Amino acid sequence: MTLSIGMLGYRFMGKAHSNAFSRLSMFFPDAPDIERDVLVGRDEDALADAADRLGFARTATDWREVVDEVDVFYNLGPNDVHVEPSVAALEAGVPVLSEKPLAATLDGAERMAEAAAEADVPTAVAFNYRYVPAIQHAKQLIDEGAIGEIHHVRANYLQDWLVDPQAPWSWRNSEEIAGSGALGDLGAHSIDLAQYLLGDSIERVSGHLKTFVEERPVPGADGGGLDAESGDSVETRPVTVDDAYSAQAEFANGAMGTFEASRFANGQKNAHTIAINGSDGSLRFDLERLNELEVLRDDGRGFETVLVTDPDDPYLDHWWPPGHVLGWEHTFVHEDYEFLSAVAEGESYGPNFADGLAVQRVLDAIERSDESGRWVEV
Ligand code: SOE
Repeated sequence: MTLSIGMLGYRFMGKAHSNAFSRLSMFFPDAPDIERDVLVGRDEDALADAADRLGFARTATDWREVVDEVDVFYNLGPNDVHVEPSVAALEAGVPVLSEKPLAATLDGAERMAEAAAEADVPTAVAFNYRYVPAIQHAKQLIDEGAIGEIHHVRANYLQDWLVDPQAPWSWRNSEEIAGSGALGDLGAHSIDLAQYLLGDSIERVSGHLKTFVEERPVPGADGGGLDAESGDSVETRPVTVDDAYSAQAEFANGAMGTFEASRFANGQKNAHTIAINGSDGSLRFDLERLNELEVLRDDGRGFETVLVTDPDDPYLDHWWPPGHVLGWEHTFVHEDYEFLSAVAEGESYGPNFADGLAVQRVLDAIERSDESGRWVEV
């Protein structure tokens, strides 16, 4: 069986997934056969060029015309286009992978999760960091009880691409399109990782959001984004989302969480760290050293840096000999392998839209807490 793929969006995430599709048959020979069928976007010229580069057979400028013609639909568009195309695909019985956060609003995320439950086909929300081998190793250690009862989880996701007030405006600065800023874009990853690793859910939060620069110059031809240049124009647009957030959280089983994300953390490019302290040990992970996991066990030897690159480590038997490290892009290969295999075999998959909704509820609670100045229930 060959799964035909429809993909909405062809920029950053479009490239990341298309690269993963190319690696699948080479490194994961038991992955289902796939066909890059149709690429969806609005700008015909850019779309045709992207379809060529990313290997898609055809293009469409209206998702409504193709969403029911494919076996799997990848929704990689900006957050405000996650709901309608994904719900339409699910209503046609087509499995969907959506970028994170699940939607720009809690209402939208609820609609997506309801449509997923009714369709009863696999769905995925693209929390790709679950697929770092060191994170999977951490999950195994926690599940085996190696660090005992968990007391603390501390997660930061720090970037600095907006610290320059002249950095151009992009859709990521718009509440209407993105829903929130650093909170939904980066915090969603940390909150998902924390809930996944602990196997526990956040029950109440106290949050603080901050916007440091209230308006930005309109972008140049590249449309804005992480490595964009400003155009010559002096025209500006308002920034209507947070540049940074921090939150304290209480988990159902009593663990304390502290979270922070920023686009203003000068010098930090993609610093996603998570530390977990338990009664019998601790774990520390840093995305910028993603082949390593720091492990403290109850044996008096202090923190040990474990290189997670052995063939018996998660996914490593598919790649290179020990010590031949993996990178950020491999997380997408692992994610697409698991999701597409679940689709081909008609099995359930996680993280799915229900997991995406669980994260969205925490994002929403953090915003409500910021507005009210009080702790709020999720
Ligand atoms: C931009 O902040 C971004 O690309 C996020 O959108 C991704 O989810 C994150 O993985 C890297 O940074």
